[in-house]
Amino acid sequence: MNLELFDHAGSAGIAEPIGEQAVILRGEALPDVPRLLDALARLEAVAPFRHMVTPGGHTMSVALTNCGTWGWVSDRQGYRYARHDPLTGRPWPAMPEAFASLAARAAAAAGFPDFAPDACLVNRYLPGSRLTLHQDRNERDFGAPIVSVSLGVPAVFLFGGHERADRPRRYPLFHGDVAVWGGSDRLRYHGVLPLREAHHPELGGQRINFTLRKAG
Ligand code: MD3
Ligand code: FE
Repeated sequence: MNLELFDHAGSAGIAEPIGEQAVILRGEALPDVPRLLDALARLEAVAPFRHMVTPGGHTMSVALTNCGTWGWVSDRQGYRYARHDPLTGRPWPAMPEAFASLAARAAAAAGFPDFAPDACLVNRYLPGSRLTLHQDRNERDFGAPIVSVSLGVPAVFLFGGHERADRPRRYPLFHGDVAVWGGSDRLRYHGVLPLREAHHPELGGQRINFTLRKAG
């Protein structure tokens, strides 16, 4: 047992600053979990999780789906936001109220009032799934913050600098944690270490991450 990844009991309610304008709100989403999981079940029935291909031709280890006006997609052509699900040709499902209200509440708590996301990327990690260091630069307006919600098996988040070569710091992200990034921290390199095999009582062996953005 890796005790470090499971010693989060009691941290709920703590705001942990990790940058000038970045904070982890420990346990912020815990009261919302039933609504979030209910909305996720409806979402994935219409827009299932799938593994996208990167411009370089690699299949991502993380599976993803989207909701809201804009969905993040990747293929041999590149990364971009699209109004339609390439799998079905249909518009992405509407943003559930439970997602939008949690995102607005968390952003306000972090000092970004009136956050109205129009894109929610949902990432699903299974054991071994990872996200290599990258910047999020497909959004139109870097002035809006990004809100991310972690559910299920804990993961190690890598938070780097403005250059790919800057050594990242490591932060565990637990079930119910919400992180908010804005301003000067918005374009920092970040990633997620390969997920460890573990069991979460509500989500089993997986980790789900919602990333809410103003993309359009
Ligand atoms: C820090 N997802 O989908 S969310 C992504 O846990 C992504 O699935 C990770 O990175 C995940 O692009 C991390 C947190 C996140 C999102 C955007 C950021 C952290 C960020 C933008 C700037 C700095
Ligand atoms: Fe990212």
